[in-house]
Amino acid sequence: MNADLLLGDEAAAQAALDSGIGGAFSYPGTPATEIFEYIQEHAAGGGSSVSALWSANEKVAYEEALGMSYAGRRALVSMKHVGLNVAADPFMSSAITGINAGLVLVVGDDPGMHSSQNEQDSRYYHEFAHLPLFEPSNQQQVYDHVREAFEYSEDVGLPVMVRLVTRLCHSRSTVITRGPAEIAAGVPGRPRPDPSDWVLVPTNARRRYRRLLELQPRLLRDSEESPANSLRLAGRRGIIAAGIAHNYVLEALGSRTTDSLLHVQRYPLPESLIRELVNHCDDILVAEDGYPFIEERIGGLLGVPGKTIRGRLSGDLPRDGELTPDSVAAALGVPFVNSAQPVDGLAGRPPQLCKGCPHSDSFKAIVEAAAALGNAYMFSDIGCYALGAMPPLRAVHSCVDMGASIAMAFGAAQAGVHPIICTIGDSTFAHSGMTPLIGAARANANITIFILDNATVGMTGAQESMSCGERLIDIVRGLGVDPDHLHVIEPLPKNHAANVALIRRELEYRGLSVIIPRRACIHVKRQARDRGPACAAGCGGSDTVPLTREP
Ligand SMILES: Cc1ncc(C[n+]2csc(CCOP(=O)(O)OP(=O)(O)O)c2C)c(N)n1
Ligand code: SF4
Repeated sequence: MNADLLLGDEAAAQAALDSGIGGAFSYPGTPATEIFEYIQEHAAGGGSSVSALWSANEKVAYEEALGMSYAGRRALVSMKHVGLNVAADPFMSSAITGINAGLVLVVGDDPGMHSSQNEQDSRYYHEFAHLPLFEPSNQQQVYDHVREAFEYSEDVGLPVMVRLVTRLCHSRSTVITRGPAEIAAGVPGRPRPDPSDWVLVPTNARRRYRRLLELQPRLLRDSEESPANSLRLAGRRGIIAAGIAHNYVLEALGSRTTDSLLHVQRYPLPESLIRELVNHCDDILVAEDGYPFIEERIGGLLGVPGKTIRGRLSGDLPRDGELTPDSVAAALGVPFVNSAQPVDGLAGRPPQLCKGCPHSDSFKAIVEAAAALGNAYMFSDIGCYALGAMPPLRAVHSCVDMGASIAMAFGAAQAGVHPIICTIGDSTFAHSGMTPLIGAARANANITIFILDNATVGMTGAQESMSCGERLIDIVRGLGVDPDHLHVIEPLPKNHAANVALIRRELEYRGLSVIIPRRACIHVKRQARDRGPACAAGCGGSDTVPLTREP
């Protein structure tokens, strides 16, 4: 046993390593990025048999992990919450095929949208897919639950989800680790089960879906009997606390044990424990970070007669954003002074591209070239370049989801407007920009696409990019783009006039052009020197543009 000071993300990663995984799979995304990075760092060298290669996107990561599980080795797949939207297709079907060796999915939710485009709650996915879910409250539980999740995954033959939130992912605490599981000592893969289980043609799929439904009472019983879901019956006021909100409740109550308390760390929701608490109490507060998932399930449409259910739906806790120790204490009627108040007198600092960022020079040339052609439609995407939305550039008119820019631009082209400009980063292009480009190139859509090749995934901390340099040109050509309208430019002030002239020519062309402004992010070289933060100003370490200043 060792005691280590670990981030929540690192505790998940260490638990996966100690569980004997054969591989980790991921695409970067805050707050989950560090899970994979820790595994990459700790699995490197020393004859390690743990594979850790970034994937092109979350769907690919999930499928790679599923393939490893089918092949008999344990696999960890991690991603941010919106990544699970991208991976939803294999995720949902893997609940029906089941797994061979343990498959654990760790999802980092981002209530409060510190670095995300929305604050969706991944617990709905567990229910949607009928899969078990663990929701730890602290770093030690992250470690313990991920260890248990691998065992349980093999026990029930299903993928198991672990839900974290930003505060847990990115805060440190002492974690007692238990050393490697026996499986880690080079045990060969598990034997192959009947492969027809994995062939989801209707006859097999119906059979496997019925099996998944038949497993549900067992999953519920395991959840209800698990020590992770614990109930203390005391006074007539009850609290249901899930995940990190349990810490806030404990902090607010201090040594007081007069309230009844149900701590939920494992799903399906432990119905009988909830019923016991609700029967015993008159007034129940549900403290959960994210959506009012538990509160909705208890109150339903009509509420519980004679009982008061309070939480995010009732307005006792804020409906959106993160819970805080203060908001939970207030809902419990306990005075509480949060020590982490913003420091008075600090000026707000609007987010901006780093000084010397290649995207600045690209946007300056694009804006100048487009000015002569009237009101251009400027579709963009998610990455550092989304900061091109800020004044004085104002060259980004949309930023919706990874890879959306090209498809949206093609849709707009079909509405007949002109000119249409599309900006997308090299990593976002590999993630989900390639597929829409196939259709747009085939139709020779009237759009001008800029693939901003800065040789890295800048926004999430400068991870390696899959499609940059010469490889990117080969890919674009291979997708059917006319080589006469495919150009590489170097976005530097000294090339500004020439770049503007070329861009203007392509904007005037009524067909599809791809221009690749190619210049490395200023942090790529620095990072190679000393793994420091990718971005000193504006967007460093975050992963979508913080349009408002975070406290
Ligand atoms: C589905 C999804 N996965 C991951 C992310 C996190 N994320 C935001 S932008 C980005 C990639 C940015 O890289 P790139 O497109 O090369 O642009 P750069 O930041 O380097 O300018 C990632 C991984 C996300 N927002 N959504
Ligand atoms: S991290 Fe790199 S790409 Fe992002 S704003 Fe800074 S210089 Fe530009």
